[in-house]
Amino acid sequence: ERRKNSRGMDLASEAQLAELGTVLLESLREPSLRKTGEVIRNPADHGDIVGRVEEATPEDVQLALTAASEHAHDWAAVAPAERARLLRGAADRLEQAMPRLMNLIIREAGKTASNAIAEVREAVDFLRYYAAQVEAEFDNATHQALGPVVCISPWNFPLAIFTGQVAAALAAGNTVLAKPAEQTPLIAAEAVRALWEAGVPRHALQLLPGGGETVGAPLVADARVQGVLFTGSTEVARLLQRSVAGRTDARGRPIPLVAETGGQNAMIVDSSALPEQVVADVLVSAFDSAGQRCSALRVLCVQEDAADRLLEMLLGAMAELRVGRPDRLAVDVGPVIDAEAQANIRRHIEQMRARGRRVHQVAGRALHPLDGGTYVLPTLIELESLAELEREVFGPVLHFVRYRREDLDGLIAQINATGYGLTLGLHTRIDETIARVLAGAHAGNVYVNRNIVGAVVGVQPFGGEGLSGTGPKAGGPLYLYRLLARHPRGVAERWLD
Ligand code: TXE
Repeated sequence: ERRKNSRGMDLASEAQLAELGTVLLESLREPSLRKTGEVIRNPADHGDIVGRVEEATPEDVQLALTAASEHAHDWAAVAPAERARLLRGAADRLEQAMPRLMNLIIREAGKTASNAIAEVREAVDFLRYYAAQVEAEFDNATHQALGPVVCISPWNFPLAIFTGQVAAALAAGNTVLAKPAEQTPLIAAEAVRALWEAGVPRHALQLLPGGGETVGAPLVADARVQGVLFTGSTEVARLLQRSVAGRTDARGRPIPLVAETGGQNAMIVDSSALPEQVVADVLVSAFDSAGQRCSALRVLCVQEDAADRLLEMLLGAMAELRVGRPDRLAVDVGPVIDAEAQANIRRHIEQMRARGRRVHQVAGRALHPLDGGTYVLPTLIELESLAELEREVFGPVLHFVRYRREDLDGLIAQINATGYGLTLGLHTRIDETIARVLAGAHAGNVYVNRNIVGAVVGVQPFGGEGLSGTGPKAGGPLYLYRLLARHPRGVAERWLD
């Protein structure tokens, strides 16, 4: 007697698995025709229903886990060059579908057109980068995959981060159970479809849309899972760490959890910096993507004697930012992801106001009435000290502090004391200051005399330290090695044997 799931499908049968994929994806393909499933709304315009998604049931989760572990050897046995070929096929498909994917990212995640284009490009880069690496370096005789790997991704890079995680896990030879953010499953499904159409078997890659607690947590807790890739909040990363703690693979090694979390990112500006360049870089760093990047600038630290002038210039420039629907090309700042995010950001602004901090909120530049979506106007809050920042505020809110020239080391220590260490910016034209900051700051990515957002796959790998993440950096040469149970000795790094 074969066990059945709630839809009457046999557990772990290949034919039925294919059907599960179709059921989940069919529900995504013609969303307006679906009567069931969670509604996905455009954050810029809540009347616009982008689609509906049928969330994975507990039975679907079990079915997927069984298939991923039963077929782990099949996928691991595929030659590295063949795995690379399939990933490249998916990259070509995403590239060809650019206009459609761009529109979906704009509507589902509320991103601007230029951000959406960059996001598709990054997803394509991840696929090709890991494909090239596995082709050049891997050999199934010496590189052994982990087995089933769970990928849990956020909504702020709903295609690039999702695809980056999945591509890496697949490239290394692992079967993948992918749980996209509940706000953005539709674009994630497009990446899955591209990989399937390129020839990645459905047992090697399964999509499980749904909630963090209902789908993500049981996946990570399952003893068959041999590795977890997570990008999201520090709080959830801690929960996942507890969930995998004490679990070991067949060789007695701890199950890897690769977490990329938030930041409390600072930029230091001294009085030798070019003010016009600083203003341009701050606008991008703090307000692009409505500040919803883990790399975004949260606190601008300006040397006292340059602070008044820079603040005035910055507020003037902020007043020029256009807020509105990201499907309008003239828009600089779109909505935040949902009403909960909007309420959290507004609460923070009100708390700071109640504490007596000066809050500058730019009004009057909305391109249209903003009541149909979850918008937050670009905001600057003057603080007395960096220590006032308690938690990450994930939106278009920039904090501003002043420091004295002789206190530079103290400022670096305060930045380090946040416990995060993701991105850090520095604007100065003094060599000695650059050397001091590079030597003293704990940050995964430091940017000098430019904006602090944006990493380049294969060129500038991305990842943080401390509360910001575990490493290895995504899009860098070590990432795939963390996704292996065995590999040749001599690939030196702290995570490796
Ligand atoms: O993140 P969550 P949210 C930060 C940012 C933001 C805050 C909350 O500060 O304001 O996190 O955002 C899944 N077991 N970042 O709520 O909850 C969840 O379904 C397993 C920084 O979106 O961490 C989603 O797929 N999985 C950031 C993913 O985790 C669980 C990007 C991220 O959701 C789970 C996003 C559980 N118990 C938010 N609970 C960055 N680093 O860029 C949730 N999830």
